[in-house]
Amino acid sequence: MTKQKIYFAASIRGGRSDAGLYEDLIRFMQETDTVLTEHIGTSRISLEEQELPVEQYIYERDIAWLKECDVLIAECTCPSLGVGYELAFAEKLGKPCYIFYRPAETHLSAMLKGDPYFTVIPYETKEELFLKTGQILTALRK
Ligand code: 6IA
Repeated sequence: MTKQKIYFAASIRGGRSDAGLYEDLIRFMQETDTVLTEHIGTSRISLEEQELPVEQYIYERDIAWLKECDVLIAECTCPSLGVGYELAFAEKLGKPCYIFYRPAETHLSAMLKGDPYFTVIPYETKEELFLKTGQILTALRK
């Protein structure tokens, strides 16, 4: 079975309250596929301000991964400027984009909800998130 390359996008500087969930979801997706952005779930990630060359390196590496990926999966409960940027970029590249969020905890931006290109998927529990993600990855493989 060929592994699909997943660009998982989720908040870093936008807030880390869901970092544990990101980590679990990444592990779940890695059972069948390759997650290019596995650092998103790392709880030790440094949120300190970095020197410009580091930030430029991160930007260029993420753009290269966006070009390389087969699908973008975003968790958008915690709003993030970086994730919004990545979604718009992935749309321009024509990559399939799936946006998960918990409606009880956030109002998803109209710029995402109102864009018919994106598949927006509300969920409540972690089990539901995993189930729906698994279904998407299986469907894309066909
Ligand atoms: O605006 P945010 O930081 O919440 O943006 C998060 C999104 O931008 C994620 O989906 C990542 O793909 C990307 N991103 C932001 N920061 C980083 C990073 N290092 N490494 C990789 N991707 C990133 C952050 C360390 C840093 C605080 C210098």
